[in-house]
Amino acid sequence: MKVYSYTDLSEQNIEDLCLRQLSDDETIADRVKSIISRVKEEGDKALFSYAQDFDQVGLKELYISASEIDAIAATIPDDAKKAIETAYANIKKFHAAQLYKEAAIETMPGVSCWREARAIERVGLYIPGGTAVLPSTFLMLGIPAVLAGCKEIVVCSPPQKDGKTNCYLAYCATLLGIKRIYMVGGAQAVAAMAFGTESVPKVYKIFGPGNRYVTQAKQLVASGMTAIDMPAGPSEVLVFADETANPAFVTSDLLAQAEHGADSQAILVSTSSQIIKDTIEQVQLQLKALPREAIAAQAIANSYALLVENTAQAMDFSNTYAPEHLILATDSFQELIPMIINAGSVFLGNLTPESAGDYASGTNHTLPTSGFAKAYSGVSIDSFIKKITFQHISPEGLTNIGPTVEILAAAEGLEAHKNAITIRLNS
Ligand code: HSO
Ligand code: ZN
Repeated sequence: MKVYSYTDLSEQNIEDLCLRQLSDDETIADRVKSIISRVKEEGDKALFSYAQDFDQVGLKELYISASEIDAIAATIPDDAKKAIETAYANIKKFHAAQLYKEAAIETMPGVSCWREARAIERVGLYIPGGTAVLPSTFLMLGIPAVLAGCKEIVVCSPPQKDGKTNCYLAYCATLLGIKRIYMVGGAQAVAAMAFGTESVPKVYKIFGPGNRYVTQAKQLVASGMTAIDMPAGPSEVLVFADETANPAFVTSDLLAQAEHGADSQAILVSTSSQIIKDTIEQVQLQLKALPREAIAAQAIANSYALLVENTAQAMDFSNTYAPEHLILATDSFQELIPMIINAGSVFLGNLTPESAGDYASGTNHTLPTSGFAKAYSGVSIDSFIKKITFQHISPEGLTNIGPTVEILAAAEGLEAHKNAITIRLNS
């Protein structure tokens, strides 16, 4: 882990440190384009064939049905079942509070305007499978989709070797009331949900993380008629630690991030050179004990520590970096909160690890990466609804607003617009 000192850095150095390695691998783009066009042309036939080629599974059916889901879910170990239920309850509680009705506003006497939320009717959830099966992601996407009232929730996840899904995902499906899981993974799943096939329904918006193929496919379909949750890159954390932090705790957070992937970033920003020194030592110790040591070690090699003189410098840097996850490993987190401008999700104090939010505290873990936290929010109820504006004008309202519209329409030379008012005022 390299160590930099903030005062020695030029603006260009800071910009370089905040740069993420966004992949614009042309070979991936070309392969994904050909997968998308084949799914568009051949539908299910292409999906069966990709399952054979990419997942080495000869599927008989492209989905598993409610009875199969129930049977697989029944095999879940008791402790995992309870843990999923606790996470489910917390995530549901947090997201349910985001459902609210806005009041109607009378902008002028007799002119009232308001907004009503409507769920996106058809949404597609991509749940990674294969090496990293993420039941937590199923909850993070499924719960707000169900709460928002999305009518059709299409779920795609790559098949295991037996052509089915695992007991964790199956159990999440039973909690969510999802009756079918399509055993389709990768870019082909995104293409199937964007364009529809004989079996897989076409959706209006696609959610979920995935590998570079999935991400590329989402970007490609987003330039057409399908919306996506957000642009996605490798996961990342920025930990701010002062002298009140515990280096062993800080290390555990950096490594929790690092084990996600070799391209993950785990940044330490500290006002204390001692904390940086101790954390770097701890990293070496804790790394050795991890089953995903090799992956985490690569991520740590791409990461760095930054020594700052004060919290203002720390927060300036953090806002420029715009981390997906920001951990404030300090007892004085309260005074830092107003200084946060750009971050996906923030973890306050020395006893609040990112893992809590990744799984179970209630907040969503689908968050903007790669600096997109400057302009994007994480997934929430809002991601699954649209808001429609309404207005009603009474006779009094028409007299009040009419002349304003007539004058503005005339100024724009749009006579028919003006008439739509005049004809009513004269009636
Ligand atoms: N940290 C990931 C979410 C996750 N972690 C899932 C473990 N499982 C992105 O926020
Ligand atoms: Zn995580």
